[in-house]
Amino acid sequence: MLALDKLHPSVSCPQYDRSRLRTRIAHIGFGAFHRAHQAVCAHHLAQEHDSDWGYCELSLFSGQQIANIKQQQCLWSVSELEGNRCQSTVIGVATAALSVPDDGLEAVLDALCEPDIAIVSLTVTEKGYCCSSMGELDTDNELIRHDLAYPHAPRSTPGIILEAIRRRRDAGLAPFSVMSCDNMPNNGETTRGVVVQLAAAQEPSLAEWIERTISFPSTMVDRIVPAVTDEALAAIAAQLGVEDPAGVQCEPFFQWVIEDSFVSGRPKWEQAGATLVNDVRPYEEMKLRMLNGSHSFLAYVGCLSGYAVISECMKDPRLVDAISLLMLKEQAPTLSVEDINLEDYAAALKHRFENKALKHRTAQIATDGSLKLPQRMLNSVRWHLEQGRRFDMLAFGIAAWMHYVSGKDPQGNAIDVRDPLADTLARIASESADAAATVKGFVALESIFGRDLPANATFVATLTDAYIAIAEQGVKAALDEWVSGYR
Ligand code: NAI
Ligand code: CS2
Repeated sequence: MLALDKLHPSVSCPQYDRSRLRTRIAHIGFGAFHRAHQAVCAHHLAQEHDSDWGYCELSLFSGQQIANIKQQQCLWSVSELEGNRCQSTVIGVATAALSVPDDGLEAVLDALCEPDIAIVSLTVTEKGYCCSSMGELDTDNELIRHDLAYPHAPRSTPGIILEAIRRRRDAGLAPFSVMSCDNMPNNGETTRGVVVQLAAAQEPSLAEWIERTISFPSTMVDRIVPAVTDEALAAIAAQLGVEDPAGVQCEPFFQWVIEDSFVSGRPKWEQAGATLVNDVRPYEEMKLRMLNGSHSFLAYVGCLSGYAVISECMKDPRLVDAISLLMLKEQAPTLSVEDINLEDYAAALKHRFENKALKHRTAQIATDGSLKLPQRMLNSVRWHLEQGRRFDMLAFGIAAWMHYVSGKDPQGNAIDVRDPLADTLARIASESADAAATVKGFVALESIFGRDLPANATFVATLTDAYIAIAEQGVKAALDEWVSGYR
């Protein structure tokens, strides 16, 4: 268990008076990323700028990490790794921690209704928003069906936020801002959309009140934080001198671009390295398409090539060439960001992906592809189709995803596909008569490909070519051919 008096002297500890912190942000989704990103920023504000913004950490589905920090005074450690260097810091900005499984829904709703709460932030993965890639609330989603039937005892993230908003309005409390920190395009608008659509189905006047009163700032968030493994926990314990079941490892890089639109105040995040802007979209699209698009490409092509972690993919020159083409020829032209040199950005991303100290598993990034592909690859494909331009690497990445989600690698070994649509994807792959039918079956999935892409003959033909090339030549030889065909 983490205890401040037992730590190795190299570990940096909170120097601020934790009793001065006020619980002003409630964060839903106490996963690895929040612990190493937003919480670290708040920690620097308290450490170096006397900030009193503290966090109430909340989890809706899993109580384990919340239970872990409750045992250690709401502390955890973050270890930044690069090459042989490691710097560990104990984060002290959490003042309270609650989970629905252990503390119950009412305790979580009470925490969201504390008068001091000015911001509710979220890292609940793409799944947590219960919507299609077009932002429509998924009324077939089991949690949403439940929340429509029982609005005052909700289970979904949008449902819980909505119920807290309703209770605060009824009690005459100040509104909070709702800030998504998930990797989605327009994440603020998407969050507003699902909360307002759910409200409209329950109480239309509440939907109007939310539109008038609550802000949903968008953010672009960036720091690579791999899922914590037993190996990582052992390395963290060796570094700290004590065990920390809530510890995380990450890269030193940190970026956070935030839309400056908060109805009840905000911390001065800019003092700790964040950028406050009026429009996040250019940054968000850049990061989702260049970084996350390359990540997904490496995840699917890397898994099919037998590479377990991203740094291993970066040792294969064909994958490095492929993501360079993907970023600079196919993603960069679709972007509108003005103050960033995209060649430098791409070079910096490749350097970050080479970080051997981070064991960032390709299989982790490969999860939930049905919810990731639209913003990482398909919106760029649409741009190329409109312009009549080539999109070979995007097509190759999507075809690799189709092979991956069929559930068997090229040697016939089973792949553990983790995706809300896993059963549907496996059925399409196993029931289709040939490659063309398989591709057609996949692209007919409207929640991923919309209505436009399946109707586009160039899109379907390019994908079918890539799918067949991988099936017939194997992923490495096929990629060699597709990359050299570009020159
Ligand atoms: P994690 O697996 O450690 O944590 C995910 C959290 O989301 C858990 O607290 C889990 O209980 C909760 N969750 C999962 N499904 C949910 C649902 N349907 N409704 C409500 N809560 C749900 O993952 P991690 O690393 O914290 O990443 C979370 C998200 O943060 C990512 O999906 C991504 O959008 C964003 N992010 C992650 C980065 C990373 O490198 N790990 C970097 C940038 C953004
Ligand atoms: C990754 C991201 O898991 C994934 O899908 O692409 O979480 C990635 O590590 C972050 O977005 C980096 O900021």
